[in-house]
Formats: sequence, C-alpha cells, structure tokens
Amino acid sequence: MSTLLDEVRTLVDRTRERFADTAATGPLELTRGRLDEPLRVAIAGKVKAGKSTLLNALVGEPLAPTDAGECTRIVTWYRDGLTYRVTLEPHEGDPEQAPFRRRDGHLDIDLGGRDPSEVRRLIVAWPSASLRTLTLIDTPGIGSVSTDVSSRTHAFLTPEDGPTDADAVCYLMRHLHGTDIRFLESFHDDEAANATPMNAIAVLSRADEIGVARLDALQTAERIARRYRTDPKVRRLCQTVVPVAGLLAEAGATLRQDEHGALQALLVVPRDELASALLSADRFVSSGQELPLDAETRYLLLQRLGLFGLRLSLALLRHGGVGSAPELAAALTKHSGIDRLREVLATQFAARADLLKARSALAGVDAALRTRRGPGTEDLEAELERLLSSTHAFAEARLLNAVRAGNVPLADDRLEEAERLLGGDGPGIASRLGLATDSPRETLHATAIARLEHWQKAAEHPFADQDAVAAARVLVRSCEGILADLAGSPSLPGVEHAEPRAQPWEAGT
Ligand SMILES: Nc1nc2c(ncn2[C@@H]2O[C@H](COP(=O)(O)OP(=O)(O)OP(=O)(O)O)[C@@H](O)[C@H]2O)c(=O)[nH]1
Ligand SMILES: [Mg+2]
Repeated sequence: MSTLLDEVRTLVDRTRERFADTAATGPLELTRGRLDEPLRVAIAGKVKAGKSTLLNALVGEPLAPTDAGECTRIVTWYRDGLTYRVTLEPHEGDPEQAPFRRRDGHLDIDLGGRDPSEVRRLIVAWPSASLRTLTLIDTPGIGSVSTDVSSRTHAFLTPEDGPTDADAVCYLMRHLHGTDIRFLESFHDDEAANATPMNAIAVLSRADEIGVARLDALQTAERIARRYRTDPKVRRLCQTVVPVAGLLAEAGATLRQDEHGALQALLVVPRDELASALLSADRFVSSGQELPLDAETRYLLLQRLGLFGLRLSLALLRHGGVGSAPELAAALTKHSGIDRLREVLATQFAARADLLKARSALAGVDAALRTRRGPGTEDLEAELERLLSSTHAFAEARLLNAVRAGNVPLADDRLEEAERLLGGDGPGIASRLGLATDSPRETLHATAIARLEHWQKAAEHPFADQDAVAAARVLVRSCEGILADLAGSPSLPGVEHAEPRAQPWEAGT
C-alpha cells in the first residue's frame, strides 16, 4: 500500500520530468531531496528573543553564537553530518567550505571577508543525535533596527516567489506583540497546502526573566503561556505556547565542573549578604561585594545563568538536595521547561514529519506548476488537487484550522472534542481520544466507537448546518482511522503513535 510520501514522491518525479531543462528544475530537485531529509524546523522571533540560545539547548552544545557577531545576522542551518563542516552559500557564486574555530564552544565562522548580506545561508553539518530527526535553522531577528537583517528572515520564511525552505517554525516571543502576530500570519498563509497552524508552535522565551527573576518566575510564565494558548488570535496561528528559559536549558546541557565549583564557593557567604549581592545583575558583578569570586568569574557566571539561574542554582545547592555538577545540571534542565518543548516538538512536529514534508513538497510542485499552467500539465494539476483534497490528513488540518478560527458551528464542548480528535493535542491515538497515554486498548477502542457513533449521528442530522455536517464527516473518518489503527496493530502498547496516524486507509481514494 502506498503512503502519502510515496504518492508525493511520484508526483514530484513526474513534475521534474515534465519541467526538465526549465527554470523550475533546480527548485524541484531540492523539493525532491527534501522528502528524504529530516524535518526542517526554523527558530524564529524578534531580535534577542533567545533563538540561538534555545537552539544550543536543543542541540545540547553551545554552537550558535549568541549576542553580537556577524553570523547572528545570517540564516544558519544545523544538520546532522558525518563530519564537522561549515558550508557558506553566497547569493552570487558557488557554495564553499568556510573555516571555523570554536570559542567557548561557539562556532566562530570565517566569512572570508564577506559582508553577511552577501551570504544566502550557512550550513553547519554536525554529528549530533539531536539533529537526526530535526534539522534546526537559526534565523536573524525579526523587527530588528536594521530592516535589512529582518528582511533576510522574511525572505527565507515567507518568500514572495515560492514556498519556504522550512517545514515548520518554532516561534519565540517574550510578550505577545503585533509584530509576532503579523509574522505568524504571513507564515500561515492560506495557500492550499499551508492552510493550517499545524506547522507552528510558539515559545514564551526567556521565561526566567518574567517578574524580575523571582524564584516563581517559571510558574508565572506558565500562567501567561496558558492565557496565550487560549487567546483566539494565537490559537488560530499556532498549535500551542510553551514557556522556556533557554539560558537555563543551555546551562543544564553544558554545565562545567568549574562553574559548579564557583557556585559552591558562593555558598560560604552568609545568606543575607549573598541575597543582597544578587539583588541585581550590576550589583553582583560590580558592586565590590565581599564575594569569594573575582569579577570576571562572576561576570561569566551571570552570562551563563542569568540572575534567576544564579539564584535558583544557589537555592538548589543549599536546600534542593542537589550536590554534584550533574545533579545541578539535571535540576536546571528540569526547571527550564525544555523537556516540555522537546515533547511538543516530538508530538507536533516529529510525529507529523511525513505530513509536514508532504505539504512542503506539494507547495513546491504547486510553485512549479504556476510557472507554466495550461496544456501539458493538466494531469499534474489534477493529481496535486487530488492529493490535497482526498488526503484525510490534509482534510483534518484544514478542519482544525477552521475550528481554531471559530468557523465551525458546533457547541463549545464539541469543538474541544473535535480539536482533540483532529490531533490538536498531538497525533497519537490516546491524545486524539483525550485519554491517558497508558490507557488500555479496550478503553481506547470503546471510546473511539462512542466518538464514531456520535459524529455519525451528527453527520446524518437532517436539520444540521452544512458546515457542521461537513465537519462531522471528517471527524467520522478520523474515528474510523483510529479504529483501523487499533485493529491493525495488535501489539500496540498504551498506544501513543510515533508515526503520524496518517493515510494508509486513504491511499488511492
Ligand atoms: N535570562 C535569560 N537570558 C537569555 C535567555 N535566552 C537568551 N538570553 C540572553 O539574551 C541574549 C540574546 O540571546 P540570543 O540567544 O543571542 O538571542 P537571539 O534571539 O538569537 O538574538 P538575535 O539573533 O541577535 O536576534 C543573550 O545575552 C542571552 O544570554 C533566557 O532564557 N534567559
Ligand atoms: Mg541569534
């Protein structure tokens, strides 16, 4: 039985043949290659939202330069590789290998005298298990004072002349701002394959800085994130909002023994004196306090952990049952919120990789067809249309979008159920049914049957609104799909699918 990706591959190949030796050849080659690569997730957001720091935390190495430096102004891809290598792709001319050094772990890439504006992108190939399922793309800040820098990110993520090179976006924001909404709106255009917020999640970033770095900062951040999650403007544009303190996560992934030693050394200072020194960053670094660390070490600790991270680390070492450097690192990771983000990336993106890649590839085919519509391409257009309209996963994505935009006439509790069934909380069976991941198969089965019966009735209701009926029909197929999956995988454990519960039963319809 062919899968969605097989069908998309075939369509891309047919389109390539038909468009051989035209301007569309190059882009179509790239579209084809993409189908066999890991999913591409761009990390975007306003200037200094904490994008590079978060990328480092996800990779588990402080690769991406943070703060200043010309490379922060260039779109940079981080992908798994056999060897360590940096490729520079200029706007004009052939790609070339770029020499690099590591400074405190960060990559210091030699642009060979080029201005960042001359570089289309940098590709860092780095052997790393974290990059095996997702390629991460660091982008320059949006809304930067230099519109030139900002426009590089727009040109990459929301190009005017074709589909974007990213399959999904992880959008960082410190507060919800008009610029953020505008960016998400342009990434979420309503073109055929893109009509869904499925490919965007938002991160409430630098969460430790909320509320003047008090020790309950992350709880406050979670409350704010929850409010954003239920804001209709946000829900329409992205799957979810998770608070993350990237700096803490990066420190958790890379904490060194000497840093742990320096923190331990601070514990000899009487508690009141230490609390007073930690009232502000300036005070900690420069006030000439009687602290057992030199100014440079204090400055570096502050860079690594931030004021909140310092306070938290000291509290953990003093009262938190945390002793060794690995224990402290694990506690920082736990407090940072990065595990929740990883889970969201795994359920919302990695588990849907095939669907998201298929969407990107179909957008590539569509772009090629736009260059030459008409005689000789009708069959390709028809196949593109068929894949978009008959693939149930796309129908689910469109309906999820409509539900979140408030365009489906169902009662509130039914809307919630519909959203879950469509994979709004993740594509696994238990998530779709609103059950715990370790629910027994019988419970999953019985619940799926009950949902199926409900939506069948709704689909056949003689007086129901047409849009409600159309929605119910999609939901019936979703329930049937869940039941087919349950029947087709006898050894399914508590049944959270790693693979998207996509289209096997759909293929060829
Ligand atoms: N306290 C705190 N500081 C952070 C966090 N994430 C980043 N920072 C700091 O914010 C500054 C900017 O971080 P970057 O990771 O370079 O941000 P960016 O979004 O990549 O910045 P541009 O690429 O220049 O737009 C650095 O000084 C980081 O140390 C965080 O979670 N908490
Ligand atoms: Mg950056």
